[in-house]
Amino acid sequence: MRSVPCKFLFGAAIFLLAGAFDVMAEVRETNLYWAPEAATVGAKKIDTLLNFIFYLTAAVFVLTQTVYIYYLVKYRKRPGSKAYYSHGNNKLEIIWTAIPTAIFLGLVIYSNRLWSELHSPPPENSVKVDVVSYQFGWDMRYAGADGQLGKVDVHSYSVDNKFGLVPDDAAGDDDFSSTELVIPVNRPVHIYLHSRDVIHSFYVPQFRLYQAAVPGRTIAWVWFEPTRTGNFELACSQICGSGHYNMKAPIRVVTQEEFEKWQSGKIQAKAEEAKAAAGARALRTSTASTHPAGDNPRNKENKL
Ligand SMILES: [Cu+2]
Repeated sequence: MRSVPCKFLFGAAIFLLAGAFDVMAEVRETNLYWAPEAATVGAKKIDTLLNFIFYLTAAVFVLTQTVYIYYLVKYRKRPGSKAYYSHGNNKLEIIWTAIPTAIFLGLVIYSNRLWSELHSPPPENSVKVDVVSYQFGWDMRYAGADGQLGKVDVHSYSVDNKFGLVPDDAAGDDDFSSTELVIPVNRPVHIYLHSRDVIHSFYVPQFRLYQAAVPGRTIAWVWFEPTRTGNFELACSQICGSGHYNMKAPIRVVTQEEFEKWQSGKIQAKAEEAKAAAGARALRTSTASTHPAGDNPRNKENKL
């Protein structure tokens, strides 16, 4: 009798937990009880391996449990039946050791090949994006009109230099930034991953991609090829402080034409911004030269 309230409490706890997770889960219309839809070439390959292992283990589980239950019932204790003592069977043992060994070896070889394929150098035509994580958000940097990303250095990070651009490298002058990751479909995207403060993590479930961003390092081996257009979310997956829960950025996978349009708009805006900054600088220099320090009445007062 005493176990009833215990069972009830346990059930209630499970119910509440399930309810809480239901509220927290992302809004998904398809594939509700499975991994979210795979949206890159690599993600589909990972899923093939995952599904193969899942169905294989499920089949082995059902098969072994069926045989087990069948013999459990067949040879149950009955009046008149005598126990039979078996000393083992070498032939059978060799077979049931060799089959799993062959399966495991096959999986090791296949998954190792897949791992090295996913970590192979990115293709030449990939779009390069510098992704900088910080407490608590993401900044993206793209190459400007010259098609070259400017060099970065961890020592150069400052309030005015959020990407840590090396001042001497002119290639970085026209680089433009964005708070959303806009990428073209069916084209490899090469990510240079950075962190300005603590360890963060680049995580996109639909891309089956999870990579830690480590301060002081450039993680340059992440690349992927989106297979469909749409909106995704880049979420930090490494508990990194009080605002971690809200550290996210939109990802937009668009067509090549849309990407080029967005890119040229950004390049133009950056050029205009640079022109305005140069104009303001020139104005400051000319004002300073028309009023040299010596002519400033204030300076005179100070001297007195
Ligand atoms: Cu983070």
